[in-house]
Formats: sequence, C-alpha cells, structure tokens
Amino acid sequence: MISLQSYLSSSKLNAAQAKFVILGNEAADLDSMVSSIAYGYLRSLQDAQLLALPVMPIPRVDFGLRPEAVYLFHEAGVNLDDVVFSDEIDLVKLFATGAEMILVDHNRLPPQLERFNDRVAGILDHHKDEGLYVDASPRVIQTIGSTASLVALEFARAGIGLSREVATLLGGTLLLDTVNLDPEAGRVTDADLDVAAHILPLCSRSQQDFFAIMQKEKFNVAGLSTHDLLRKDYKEFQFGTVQCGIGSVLLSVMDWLKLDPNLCGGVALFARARNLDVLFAMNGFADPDFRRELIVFCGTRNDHLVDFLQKSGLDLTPLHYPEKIQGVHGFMGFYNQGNAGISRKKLQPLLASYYRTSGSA
Ligand SMILES: [Mn+2]
Repeated sequence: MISLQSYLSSSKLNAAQAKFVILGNEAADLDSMVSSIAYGYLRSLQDAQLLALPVMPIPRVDFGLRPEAVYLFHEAGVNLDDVVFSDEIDLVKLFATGAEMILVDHNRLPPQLERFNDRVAGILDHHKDEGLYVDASPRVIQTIGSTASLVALEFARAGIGLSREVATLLGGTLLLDTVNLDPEAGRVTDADLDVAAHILPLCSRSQQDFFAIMQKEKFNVAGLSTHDLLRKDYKEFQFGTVQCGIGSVLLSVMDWLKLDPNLCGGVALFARARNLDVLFAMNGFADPDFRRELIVFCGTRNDHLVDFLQKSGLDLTPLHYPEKIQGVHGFMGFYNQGNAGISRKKLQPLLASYYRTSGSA
C-alpha cells in the first residue's frame, strides 16, 4: 500500500494531469484541509490511476495562520512541500482540460467558483444540504460532528485500514470539531463516537493529551493582527445583492481590543477592502465554558437586522466598552450572544432567509 506521503508527493508531481480536484471550503479550516487530503488518498488507494489532487483553498502563506493545522500536519508526518495550495495551481486550466471536483466540508461552491458548477462530481459534507449537484456521486451530506468522520466511514466502507498518519489527521480533527467528543458541546453524534472508538487507538497520543494540544493550538492567536484574525477562518456569502462576510474569531472582544486598540478601524477597513455590505465577527472563546460574542458591521445602520437576529434566538445583549462607529465608516454593534449554540453554520441560513424577505442591506 502506497504511503500517505508518497501519495501526496506523486499527486503534486502530476498535478497538471489531475482528473479530480478535492476541495475543502473557502475558510480552509482543519476539517476541510484534512478531509481533502485523506479522501484524495482513499480514492487513490481504490484506483491508483485516478490522479485525485487535494488542493488547500488558501495561499500557502496563509497556512501559518492555522497553528492547529501546522501542528497536526507535522504530527502526522505530512511534509508541507508536498501539499498543493490555491496559489500554486491553475484550477481554471485544469477544469478547462476536463478535471472534475469533489467537494468536502461544503456542498455549494463559493461565488468566485460558481462558473464551475458543472464540474462538481462528488460531495462529502456535514453542512445544511443546499440541494445542488444532485447527480454527484458520492453525494454524502450527513449531520455529523466532522467531515473527517465521514472520510473515516468511507475508508471503512471500502474495507481499507487506516495508517497511523491518516488516523492522526482524522482523529485530531474529530476531537477538535466535537470539543473532545463532549455531548455538552452539541456537536458529537453516535456516528462520530463509533469512528472515534475505531481511530483514536491508532493515534500516537492519548485522547486527552491530543485534544489538549489541538485546543491550545487552535486558540493560539499570538502575533495576529485584526486583519489576520478576520481572514483566518472567513467565509463570504452573497444574499441577493448583499455581500456578506463572516469571520470566526477565537477570542473575546475584550481580548481583541487588548491586541488591537484600533479594532473598529481594522474591521471597517477589512469590510471596505472586500466591498462588503455587512461583516460579522463571531467571537468564540472559553470563559471557562464556551461563550460567544458577536460584532455586526454594516455600511449603513440596520436595526432590523439585529431585531431579526434577536427574534431568531441569538439572545443578544449590547456590549458597551468599545465606541460604536457611525458615519463614514459604517455602523458597528457589539453584542454578547447568549445562545452559544448558533455557529456560522447556523447563522448563514438565517441570514439567507432574512435577506430573501428584506431584499436589501
Ligand atoms: Mn467541517
């Protein structure tokens, strides 16, 4: 059996001939990157001629913004020189020569790739099913803690055992995504537990140690600017004519202000540079239990939007310590989000329904 490392180096070497590009979501979180690598590897084990190429959907320089991924790739023995990033491959050219795509950890292409909708050949995901690409095969969209679990299940279905490297990648991701398999966090499912029971014994560290390191790295924001914190785990959505960005930011507003006293200016600049009508920062942090805060930045003041979020159950309470900016910069609101269960994955469909009925920013 070819090793994960040989698979990666040979897929990079033959990148220009790839028949399948395995692509995670644009936030390029750990689940996306790990799932694309592990699933590409599985497909190549099933068919050595297939040339399935995992592409990390971020420029190489941005990989360092994800210390949990830096750690886990190293732990699993993945050599970064053998990983392909979005700025190292001409996807347009690949698709023009007939390559197809397999989406992991999302089931709708971001706006900038929508012209390749007809190239989506397969999906493995755990987000809300957008009902697209109905002919894709496989088309597995399942409520589960992590796409990494779905990939592990695909290995099992294929009757292919997991090496220590692959188990480490999938196991570390599963632990992080399900907050150490904690039912209280509301992410873990029975299927994840089955997967964990199977793969964690194959990893080189105990579950507790492994999770503790992953969690520490995930929340490691040393040296990051406001710009970096916003783009580190960022997705953009178009709702009608409304351009909306949502960054997931892993520290409290108070800690963010300590890192960057000009937080407001930085958020406004980020929104302007991307022509956003609205920008959310979803702040999630341990205090010691998991808590959320929400920053809403709008080009023009929009009380309806906040009212809508309130009616949708976010349980928002205004936070007063930063000055609101109004006027040329736009309008910025800071809130404690009492309902910590509403993540970006849940906020996005709420916003889609809001803009469908309100029709404007
Ligand atoms: Mn995921």
